[in-house]
Amino acid sequence: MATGECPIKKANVGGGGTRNNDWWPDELKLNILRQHTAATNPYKDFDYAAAFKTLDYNGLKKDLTALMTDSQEWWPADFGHYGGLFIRMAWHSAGTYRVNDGRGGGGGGQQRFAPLNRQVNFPGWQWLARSSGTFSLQKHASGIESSLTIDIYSWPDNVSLDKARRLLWPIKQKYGNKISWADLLLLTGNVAIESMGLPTFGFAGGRPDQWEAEESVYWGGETTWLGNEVRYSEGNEGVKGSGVVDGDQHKKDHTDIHSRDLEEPLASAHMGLIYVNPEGPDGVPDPVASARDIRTTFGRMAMNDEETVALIAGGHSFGKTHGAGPSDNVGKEPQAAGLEKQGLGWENKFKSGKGPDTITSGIEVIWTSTPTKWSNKYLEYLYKYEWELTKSPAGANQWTAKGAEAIIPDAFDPNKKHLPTMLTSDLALRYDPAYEKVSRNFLENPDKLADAFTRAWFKLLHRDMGPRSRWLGPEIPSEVLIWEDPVPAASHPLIDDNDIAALKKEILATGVEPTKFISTAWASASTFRGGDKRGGANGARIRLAPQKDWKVNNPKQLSEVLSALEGVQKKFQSGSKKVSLADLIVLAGSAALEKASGVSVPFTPGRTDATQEQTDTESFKHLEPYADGFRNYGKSTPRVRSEQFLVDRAHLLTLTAPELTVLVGGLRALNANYDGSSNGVLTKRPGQLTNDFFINLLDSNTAWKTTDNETYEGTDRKTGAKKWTATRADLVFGSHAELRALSEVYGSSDAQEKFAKDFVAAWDKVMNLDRFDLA
Ligand code: HEB
Repeated sequence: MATGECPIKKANVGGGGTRNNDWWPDELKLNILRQHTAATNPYKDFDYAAAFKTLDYNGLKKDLTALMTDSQEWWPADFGHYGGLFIRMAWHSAGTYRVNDGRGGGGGGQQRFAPLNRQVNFPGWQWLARSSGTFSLQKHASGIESSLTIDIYSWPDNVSLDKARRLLWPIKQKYGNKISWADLLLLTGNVAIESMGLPTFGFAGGRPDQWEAEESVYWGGETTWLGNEVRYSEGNEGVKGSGVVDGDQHKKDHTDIHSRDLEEPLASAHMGLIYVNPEGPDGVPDPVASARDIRTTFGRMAMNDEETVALIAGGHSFGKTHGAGPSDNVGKEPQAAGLEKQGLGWENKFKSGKGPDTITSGIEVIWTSTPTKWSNKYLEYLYKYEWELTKSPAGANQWTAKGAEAIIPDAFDPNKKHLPTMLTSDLALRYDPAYEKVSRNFLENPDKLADAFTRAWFKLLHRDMGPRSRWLGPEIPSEVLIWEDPVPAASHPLIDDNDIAALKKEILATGVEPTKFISTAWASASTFRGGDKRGGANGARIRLAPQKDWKVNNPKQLSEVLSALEGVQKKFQSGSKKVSLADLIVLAGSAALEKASGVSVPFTPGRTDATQEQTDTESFKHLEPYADGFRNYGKSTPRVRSEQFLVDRAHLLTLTAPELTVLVGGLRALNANYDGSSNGVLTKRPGQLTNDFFINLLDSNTAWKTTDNETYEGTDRKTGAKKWTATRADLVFGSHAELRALSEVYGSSDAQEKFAKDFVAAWDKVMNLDRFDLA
């Protein structure tokens, strides 16, 4: 194949050819709603938790420990120990997590599919190597050919981790489906730390593998590796934030490394990196500016200053960086490498291409004199020496200790010694005043570093696992941590069917308009996000700060509903029985829905109520929706249309496109808009569960008009009489071809029964998304 030809578009079989996505790149994409289905998964009806319980966990750990020092000819271990490499592998697996949307993280073993390895498909641009400390982009005159040279200069963060995973294969092979890749990548990092002398805080398994690259994660709008021209020009407010219409007002010069704002939901400073540029922002070796980027990116990973310093100082107590020679020796990433490479990439032409000649980041740093043993030496050296800017053999910026002796061992040659070295991002821990406070404290109190590092490491690996009921294995720590969003265990017998029937009656007798119960149940349950499994109805956190004050929850209406339900709760508990408000909120939704539909709605009790102390208000702020099309809340931003927010939310709720469709249609008929508006309530009998939304939406006698591309007016084609109003989140179901096809299903004359059944099933799914305790 000649270079420069895009093989996918050329092929006339196998899904080749120019696709809808090429013709209409801006079309609303539903593909993220049909990922990780049975069609991708080789295990049918596989219960990973059950398989994990039969795992010889200690045997596995023993094998992993032995692997650490079992250096292989094809990829020799530095210092005879793979520990550093495996820690970096685990850290990069977990470190893609970001708080804003709960996506990323190590929960699905996505590193196998390397989302950050996607092929660059933007011809005509060439990534030019670092010149004078800054990155530069240049349009390449020869057009398409240059796109294939990009990978030569690319510096995607996962270089060499393909080797780490391949080293693990014999062990994965041995234990088969009893240990997922997702769990194994992280556990291996844990075992690496333990094998180098630091007991960890614990480990929990329970992450079933995914089998295809996750498409839902926004990694940035740049089309070149290491670019960052979009993420900083859009700033915090570009995507979510306040949703201001004037995007330009927020344009910031991304080269202003001291004040730039990273757009949400991103947590990395460059396309293709997991965190920040180790050489400093945009390659500029400025430790204080580096601290600024680190604070932003680690903050987006849910880490505060103390956790951040502990993670970096702890992590870089181990291992080394790799930049034996110029980076242009490094070949294509796995995604672009030839079949004969068998999924390995970044082949290195420099000398032996491995061991002492390895090129990964292009930086050549070894932090401590004992890189395979836990110690406090990273911080000792950081403060003991003054640092001088030098270049790696590959020409990257790094720092060398002034006037130091050569006390650092070589990774392969016992007769060679090196000077202590650091990354610009390491110096940030000393030269940023806030980081300095923390790191000096750790310097003087090695025990505190060990404690803070092992805790932060545990959080890093488990942040996206959701409630404890998902955690598996013999090493689960007993201490409950605030970031788990804990809910109390149920301390009372569950309500039975008789209680449920009686409570439903009580609820409907409160005089509160039933639709409000439906809105509140939705508001409570729909905070769930599939990525990190936070949110949901359990805990009844909707009655606590910050959720009770969210605009989308209509605080006035919410407090009316909650106080009515508290009344029901009190009355019920005057007997010997107990019911949680969390259960009552969902039950009230069911009761109202039954009344509106005539169909019976399932209910599973067992939720409990969390306290405000068990609720990290800061971290719960990230769950507030900027827009929620299910409730017709929020609107487009200059970059994101309302319907894209709607699909994004459907994805967070792990809904399929048919579930999305039936829920929106049903919620509109039920009159459940957040503010009671009639947008999209395309029915003459609001409050009843009918398929009227679809019937009226598909009625060709209505003509729709808009003045602002956000709200629309529907008039009778013949008489001109005003019939309806609607939003983008309504009309997309008639406009988008696939959503229209689904709307036609529910708008057909034979569909009322199917519609009600499907709505109730989807509703029940949302109500129970966080009930991992039921499995
Ligand atoms: Fe790190 C390595 C950067 C954080 C752990 N690091 C590394 C390197 C670099 C870096 C560049 C090299 C690579 C090669 O091989 O070449 N980091 C960095 C940055 C940051 C970090 C920039 C932020 C600031 N780390 C981190 C953390 C951790 C770590 C957090 C954990 C915890 N690393 C690490 C390790 C290593 C590294 C262990 C080693 C590896 C080996 O040895 O191989």
